[in-house]
Amino acid sequence: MARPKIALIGAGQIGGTLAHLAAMKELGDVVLFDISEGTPEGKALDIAESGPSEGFDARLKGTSDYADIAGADVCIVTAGVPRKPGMSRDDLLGINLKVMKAVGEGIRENAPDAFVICITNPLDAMVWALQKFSGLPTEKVCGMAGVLDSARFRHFLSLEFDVSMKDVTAFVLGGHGDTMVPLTRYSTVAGIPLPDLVKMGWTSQEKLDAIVQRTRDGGAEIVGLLKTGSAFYAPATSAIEMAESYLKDQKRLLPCAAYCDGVFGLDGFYVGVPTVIGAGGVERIVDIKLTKDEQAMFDNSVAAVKGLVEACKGIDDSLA
Ligand code: A3D
Repeated sequence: MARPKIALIGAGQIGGTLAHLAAMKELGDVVLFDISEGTPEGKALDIAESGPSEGFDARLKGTSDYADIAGADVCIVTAGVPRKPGMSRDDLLGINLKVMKAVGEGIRENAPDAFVICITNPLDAMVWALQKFSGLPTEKVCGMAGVLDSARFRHFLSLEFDVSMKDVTAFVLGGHGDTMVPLTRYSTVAGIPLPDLVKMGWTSQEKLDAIVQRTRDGGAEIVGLLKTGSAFYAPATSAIEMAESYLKDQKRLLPCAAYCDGVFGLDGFYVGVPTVIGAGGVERIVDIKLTKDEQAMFDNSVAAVKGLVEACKGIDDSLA
């Protein structure tokens, strides 16, 4: 059986890291696509040359020709521009929307059967536009954000409790932005919910609130430190987790930006929700019941996403 083909649209910081991870995990052969001359070819060759030491079997190719992504099983999209200090994700909307149009057309024409994972920001609006531009089925197009936001939350919680990150689970819903909704009652240490851990004296409510806020600001914290771009190691790892679940039909329950129509009270929007990812793409959305407070936070987050989608429609008539 031929190896799966993984197309990475955008060979920047995240794209290069994705290529390295995909090769090291032997998820398939990798095609790195970018419009920046020489970048995809250079990164593909550099990573391929790590193969003998690492001992992986994967072919890597760099290209600026969409024909080379033909027949891809998975496309991970990072094409566009990242944030600089002082910018919000929403400041990227106009420029990255144009990029999504070109990428959507490239995928539609060359890899219409792929499972597409969008990472480009502002995430929830860009994945919505990418699905429209590509015309692929909604269950085959999703966005990576929740896995990363949950991973950040889990990391901070493991530091607070001084326990292994492996035993901390976390649940983050809503749009990928300042309005994301970390759900503490569904976040646990080995099954013990965070509110119970507060009662047990493992932490205080104030400390937990501060961790929630640090999670919301997790992207900005890294932008502020790096100064020249945004996070890329953990975003790449998170998208690989989703791609692996699809390619191996693992049916992992992962939070991702999925098309919600008739779930969570939504009618045709992408927003971060718990999903099951398997060979069918986003196979299921877990439509949990929110408390009044959580629903208010979720509604606030959805309103922010809807505002960005409306802005996209204002910029590109074909989306209206
Ligand atoms: P960067 O290193 O700048 O890479 C982006 C690449 O896209 C560059 O190599 C560009 O040449 C390329 N590019 C630009 N236009 C096109 C085009 N039309 N076709 C193909 N390639 C093109 O950025 P990065 O890898 O650090 O980040 C990529 C995106 O991910 C940005 O929009 C970030 O904001 C976003 N991001 C999202 C998250 C989430 O959790 C959702 C986290 C971190 C970054």
